[in-house]
Amino acid sequence: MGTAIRKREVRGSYGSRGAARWQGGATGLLGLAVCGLATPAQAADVPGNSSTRVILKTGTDLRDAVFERRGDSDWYRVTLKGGQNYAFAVSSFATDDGCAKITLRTLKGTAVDSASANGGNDGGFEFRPASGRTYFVAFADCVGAADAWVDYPNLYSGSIRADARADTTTKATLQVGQVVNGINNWGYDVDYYRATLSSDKTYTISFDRGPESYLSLISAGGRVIVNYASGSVEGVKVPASGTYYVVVYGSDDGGGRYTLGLTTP
Ligand SMILES: [Ca+2]
Ligand SMILES: [Ca+2]
Repeated sequence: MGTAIRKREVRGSYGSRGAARWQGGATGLLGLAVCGLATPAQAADVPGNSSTRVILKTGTDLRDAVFERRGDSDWYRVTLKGGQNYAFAVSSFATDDGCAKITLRTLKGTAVDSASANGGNDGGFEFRPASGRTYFVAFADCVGAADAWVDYPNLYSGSIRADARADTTTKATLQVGQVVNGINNWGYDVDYYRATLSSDKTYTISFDRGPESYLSLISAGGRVIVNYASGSVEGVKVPASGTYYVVVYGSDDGGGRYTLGLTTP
């Protein structure tokens, strides 16, 4: 059961169930605790509209929250910082038959972006607000009407975290001697790190990765220096001194946390 809907979604999807990827750091209930809610069952009390006062803090994981019924939705308020890129991730890792959709909305209700995740998969998107303000983040059950076998309550997870942007406008940097802890926030999240490299030096890019993360080094002009490496790369030389991008790609079956470092050599 459930295989018919798995992987139908257009945005990122893991091929495997990976609740472990949501581990680490604070529990998913910190945001709820702010409003006095303390147990997962009570997540059902989150309103499905703009009347919500429930806060979801950035940097925390909302784990195993509950869709009480078909078509249920939970709206949270989230305050974002201006100029900071964020990853908005949703997963249905906990269930074979579920489907969860995350939508970011302005306080006027206008949708900014959205992503969905069928059972066993995840999805997400990035957003970088120009100025700091509060938004709604809505998680909605998106099981299709044809999938009548799906039982409720059903579970979903999600997170909103500061994230390295997936293009050359990134503000994330990697400097010689620095070690960066990053996350492929959902299966296909991409993180760019700007690095200033010299043609008269030889570099080592250390990369301790999740099961399906890959690393490239690209020049500001788009020239690929390191192509999709699955681990650390030694002996890296660049053709000209200047700006380069170390890029970490999530892929279909994984992602998760990674550690990046840059040294000479
Ligand atoms: Ca990321
Ligand atoms: Ca990213």
